[in-house]
Amino acid sequence: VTPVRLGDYRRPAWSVDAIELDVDLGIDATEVSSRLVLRSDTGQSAPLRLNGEGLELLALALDGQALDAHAFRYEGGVLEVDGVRDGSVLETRVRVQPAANTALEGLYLSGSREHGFLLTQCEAEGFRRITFFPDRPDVLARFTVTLRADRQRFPVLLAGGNPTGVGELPDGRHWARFVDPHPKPCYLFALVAGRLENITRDYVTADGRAVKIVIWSEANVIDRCHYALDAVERSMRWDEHTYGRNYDLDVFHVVATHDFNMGAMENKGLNIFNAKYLLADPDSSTDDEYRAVEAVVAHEYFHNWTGNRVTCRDWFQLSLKEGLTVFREQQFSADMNSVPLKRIEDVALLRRTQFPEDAGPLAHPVRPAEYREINNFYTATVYEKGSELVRMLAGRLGQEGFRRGMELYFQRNDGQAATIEDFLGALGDANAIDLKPYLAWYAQAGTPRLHAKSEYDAVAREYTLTLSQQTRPTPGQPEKVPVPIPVKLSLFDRDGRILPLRMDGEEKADGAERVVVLHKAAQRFVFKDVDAPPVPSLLRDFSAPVVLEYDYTPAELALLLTHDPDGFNRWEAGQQLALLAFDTLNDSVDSAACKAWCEALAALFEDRQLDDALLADLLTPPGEIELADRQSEVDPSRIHAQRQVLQQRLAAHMGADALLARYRDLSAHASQPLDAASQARRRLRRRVLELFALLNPERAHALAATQYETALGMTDRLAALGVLVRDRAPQAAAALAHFRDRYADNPLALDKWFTVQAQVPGEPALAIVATLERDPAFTLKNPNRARSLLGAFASTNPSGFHRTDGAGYQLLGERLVQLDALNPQIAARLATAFNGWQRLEPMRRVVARRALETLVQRQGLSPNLSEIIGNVLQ
Ligand code: HT7
Ligand code: ZN
Repeated sequence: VTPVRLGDYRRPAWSVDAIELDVDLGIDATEVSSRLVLRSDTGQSAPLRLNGEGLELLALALDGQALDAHAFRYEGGVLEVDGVRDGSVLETRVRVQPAANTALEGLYLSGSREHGFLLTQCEAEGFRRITFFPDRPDVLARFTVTLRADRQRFPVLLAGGNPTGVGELPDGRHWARFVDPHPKPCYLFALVAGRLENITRDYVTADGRAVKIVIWSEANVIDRCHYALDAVERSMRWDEHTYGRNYDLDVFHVVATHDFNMGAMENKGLNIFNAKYLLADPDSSTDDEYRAVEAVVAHEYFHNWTGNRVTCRDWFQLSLKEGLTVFREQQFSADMNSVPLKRIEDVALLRRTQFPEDAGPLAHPVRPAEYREINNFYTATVYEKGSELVRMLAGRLGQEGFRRGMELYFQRNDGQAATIEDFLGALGDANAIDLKPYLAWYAQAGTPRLHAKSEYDAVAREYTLTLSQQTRPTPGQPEKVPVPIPVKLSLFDRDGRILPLRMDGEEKADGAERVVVLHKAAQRFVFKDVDAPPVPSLLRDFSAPVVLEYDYTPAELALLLTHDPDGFNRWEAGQQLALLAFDTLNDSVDSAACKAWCEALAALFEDRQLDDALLADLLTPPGEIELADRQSEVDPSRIHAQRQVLQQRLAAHMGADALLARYRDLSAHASQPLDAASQARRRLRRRVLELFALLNPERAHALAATQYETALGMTDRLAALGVLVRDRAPQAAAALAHFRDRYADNPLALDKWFTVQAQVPGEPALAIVATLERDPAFTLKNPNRARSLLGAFASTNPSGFHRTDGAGYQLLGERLVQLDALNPQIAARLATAFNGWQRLEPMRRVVARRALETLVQRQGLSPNLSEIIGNVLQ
């Protein structure tokens, strides 16, 4: 496959002013008629080239004349038509086969032939599987869509835009029409047809538009859509209030499906959701899942402006919409819940998913210079690192400045396909600041290492901080340039008091927190009036996506963990201290770092001043993936065992009695509601139970079994099940059998049953996974189910997957081949679990390479999977 290059971008020779689609729906065969009004953008008479993939061409006419065979060519996914002029009308009729579409891209069937419904997924290049069109995001057209179908089988007909009419047809059939007044690229087109129920809410926008919000799902789950409906309303209000953005159609439809490749899709006026991110009820959803539903609903809604009204010029600009929309969702979720907890969650996610990507063979810039398979480019780098880049820019401009910049961005680019330069240009121009230096962040892969060094001059009462940066080479980018790194910082005295800051050249102290920006390879920053060597708190709020290297002593980190007034920074100090403790763990005595970590946390645990949820996060050391990311010869079993020891030391310091007392206390207050305090108690209850289980497993398992039986909701139930299953407790089998039975008809809950077992650490995991594959409910055809078992095993259970005998790799390899034949996107995504194999210890490295080489030699793999395997092997 030849790569697409950013440098080769050319404006389209032809654009489409308007498209009229007429879709005659059937499960086995659907006929799509299209009428395109074409415009020549270059004025030259280049042949018209339209994308079309797997379409059975039934008819083709230009300006009312049927075309004969020598006036067009359809090969290699392109329809080339001669004789097209500015203003020409091209009519096509094609047939597609929804039920045979297992890739879930284009038009496909969700659920069974008898009861399922039809829907579309077009991003990134699925529209070409529905009809012929210039399938690129910089071709924006006005869409008029008419759907026709049998009324019994497809009573509900939906497409994006405003509904303009419905009617009857002969033979029990009916039609519905939708007109979208906003020109859009074809990746935002969607339709849905089938038997669906709905719940609705009337909403009036800040600028006075009456909007009907409608959530659609299959009848048996419609009761679980209310939380999402509330979340839509909250998202609409928030975007009006925070960015002055109003919704712009008369209806906003949202549809749930169990068959979806990703989380959700922001199709204009017709968002489509993986049910996992739309349905929520206390009996089957955890608190984390409720928050995920709120976050994804908001994310898709926010795309209406960042992605839809202002779209991307080409797919290289993907982070323009995704990074920015993730950032907006993060702001929203922080406002709706808790600022520090949200930041902790997001930074932990970045370190778990994006840092390993940036450190291995799959590393790529937020805006790469080339790509082969676009679907492989929806990565943690584009989304999560992209969001961190927007956060840096927002921090640089301040709240008011960023809002001003966003307003200019919308004003300049509304209705257009924009670039990252347009974004930085608008933010910069609105604030008279040149933000071009930040473009280097978009072009350069790899996580910069930020090195910091302290010097103190007692005579001059001066503290000097020297910052330097270095980014390691990544594939195809041996040389790196310095990037601007904003470092938010404070200084603390040795009693834990935060100090006022006066920098060199300033007359007087101004506040206790500053952002200094490292522009060059190295720079010095001088602080005046400092009476004694301070403890610097660096990179506060994680002000840049870098790895900080500073030689903290354990006592300094313990001081920050204890005294920093900001919850996130406190957590961060605790994480750094836990890493020191992990690195110095030994069999006999506690190292100074381990002691400092345990003592500081034990004191905070006793203190009872902290929010329960923050305390739970403080009591959680970095995960196994993060720990592995810092090592050059990774032994996942050893990392798992050592992390267990570390947690055991912590639990021992806190004391079994104190843990048990707190567990009892939290259990006595066990409650169901979703308010922050109840959620926080559940979070801490789970962590306390997990720690207690490291000291007194028998007792903890008895408590867990009771918690499982008496749980009022899924959060407590799954927490208890997790402890029993991961510890392979005697009570686990009964609880698992009960869960399997109770949730037999609830696929999302059943996914959790698969996942919790796939996460059993170490040796037993493989056999468990192999057994679960034979469960009648397991299927590779459903992405959520495949991910719940194979994804959980390969990507979230390092000590189970990375076996010295290579059996984990072999199993995944075999399943990838099977999955690839059904759904290449999902196969490619699961294959990224092999990332990082080069840094495994030698024995595992040999068997991992063997598994990958076997895979790469397989004939007939999809371009998606081949690209990932090929890149990972490099
Ligand atoms: N913008 C959406 C991306 C998406 C997608 C991409 C490729 C294949 C299938 C897909 N489904 C959704 C999701 C989002 O970021 O909002
Ligand atoms: Zn998105």
